[in-house]
Amino acid sequence: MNKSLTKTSKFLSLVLRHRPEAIGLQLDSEGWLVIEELVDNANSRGETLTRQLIDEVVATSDKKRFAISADGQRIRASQGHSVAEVDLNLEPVEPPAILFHGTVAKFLESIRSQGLRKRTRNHVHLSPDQLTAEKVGSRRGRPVILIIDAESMNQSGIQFFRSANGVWLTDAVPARFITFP
Ligand code: HQG
Repeated sequence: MNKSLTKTSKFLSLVLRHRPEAIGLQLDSEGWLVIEELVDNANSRGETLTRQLIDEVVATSDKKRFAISADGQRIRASQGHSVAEVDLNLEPVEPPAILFHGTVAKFLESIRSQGLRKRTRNHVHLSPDQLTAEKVGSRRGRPVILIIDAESMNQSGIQFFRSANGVWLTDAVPARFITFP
């Protein structure tokens, strides 16, 4: 992805996950914005944004962060929100036996005592494989990989969801389901 697309992707993450009010908009209850309104409001605030740029970002995003509605009129982030009112309306699904979480050493003591918490986001994010978890952890430093006993969690009644781009989401991971390195 070239520089201007990366910049657009970051701007879309900001608006569609965290601060739609930055351009005077509100996400609907499932996290969608009308693309035309998004473009107009962004432009009126000095941001360079076009429908074409949006389509390019959606098509080339390595992680498929954004999804366009079937009618082509609306866009939303597939996961990662901190806007509290957004309900992605995902169906609970049975997780694989094991999932992974990439983090860094400085959080371990707290995770050992509290388990994984969603903090500012609406879910705890878990990865389907170790390599993905390593990439997530690397955003903050040397990655530390936690192994999550998703099967036992699910058997104990904790629900899992899978975002459109393959990220596993849950409300919290109690420490007893975590294997630390
Ligand atoms: C840590 C990116 C202390 C947790 C990625 C993480 C992902 C705790 C940080 C997505 C804790 C939260 C999400 C506890 C959790 N005590 N620290 N009890 N519980 N933590 O960014 O999972 O590129 O909200 O380990 O690829 O890092 O944006 O979550 O380090 O899919 O599309 O608190 O963001 O996707 O950080 O990343 P985050 P995350 P995008």
